[in-house]
Amino acid sequence: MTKMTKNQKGQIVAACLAPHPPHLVYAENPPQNEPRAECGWETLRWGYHRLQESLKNLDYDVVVVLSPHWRTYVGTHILAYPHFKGLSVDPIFPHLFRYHYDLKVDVDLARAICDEANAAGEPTKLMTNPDFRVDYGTIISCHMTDPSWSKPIVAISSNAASAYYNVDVMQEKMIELGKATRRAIEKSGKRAVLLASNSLSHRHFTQEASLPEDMSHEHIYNHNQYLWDMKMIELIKQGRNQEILDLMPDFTEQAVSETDGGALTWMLAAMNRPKLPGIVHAYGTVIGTGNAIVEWKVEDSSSSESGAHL
Ligand code: 2X7
Ligand code: FE2
Repeated sequence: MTKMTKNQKGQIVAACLAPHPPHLVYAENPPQNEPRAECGWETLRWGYHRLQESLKNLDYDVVVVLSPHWRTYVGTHILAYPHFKGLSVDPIFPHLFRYHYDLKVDVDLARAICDEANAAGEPTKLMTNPDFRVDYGTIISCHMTDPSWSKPIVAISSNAASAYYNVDVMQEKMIELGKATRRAIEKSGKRAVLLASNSLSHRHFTQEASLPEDMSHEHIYNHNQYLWDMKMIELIKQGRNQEILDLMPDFTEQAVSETDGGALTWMLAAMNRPKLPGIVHAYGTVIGTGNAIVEWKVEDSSSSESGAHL
């Protein structure tokens, strides 16, 4: 077991569960988003503010994010053009999210992750179309963790293996992709923050309140799914990251979780699932879905753990 030293090059510095309900950006009223809100979802937004403060104290070069709203049916794609600019409109919530983005990409690291994934037998391609519209999951997780977009990003698509095959296939592929991501970061000499852009339980309302930010309507939708969220959060707090990975297929199916996109599996595998407690900055619902904002200070952990099941 090798202990990482502080400020060491080529390592994952922190990993964050960073869900992307567009409602959170809407309620923040940043200049990039067209719609205006009065308030809303404070528990989650204030949790994100705590995460932002914590990340400001870290020394890192790049953010690597995997979003379930960039679905690719054959393999994985990775953004690989230096600069993307455009308007992202949420197809379900266009009245909440019309966001003008302008972001930088770390193309060298994107290429390195792509090469490592292909070498591991996971078909992966680079997205080099300058007019490609970046998905709202990527944008929201990046905005909520760093509204000033101070670092370049590497954005990875979500292979739809859960839908196309089943959750176990997703799990295997995302573990390989996570390990490839880690190897690429280590070889690059860069210091990276990872973002898994997903909610936990994902059953949601079918009708919206007339005022979306009217919090008298906001609550968990289903008690069983809430219990699943609490189970996962307890494991997170206790640092039982291998058990989270082991439970992922059951959790994903029974809580109809957005972990079906593979982001959390990918991130836990990239972190090498250390016995490291996650700091839960917040838990709250958005249209009934369960959302946890979590930070693992990976730099403070050992680089490799028991080697159990990966
Ligand atoms: O994409 C989402 C989500 N994951 C959760 C809540 C609300 C809307 O959109
Ligand atoms: Fe989503």
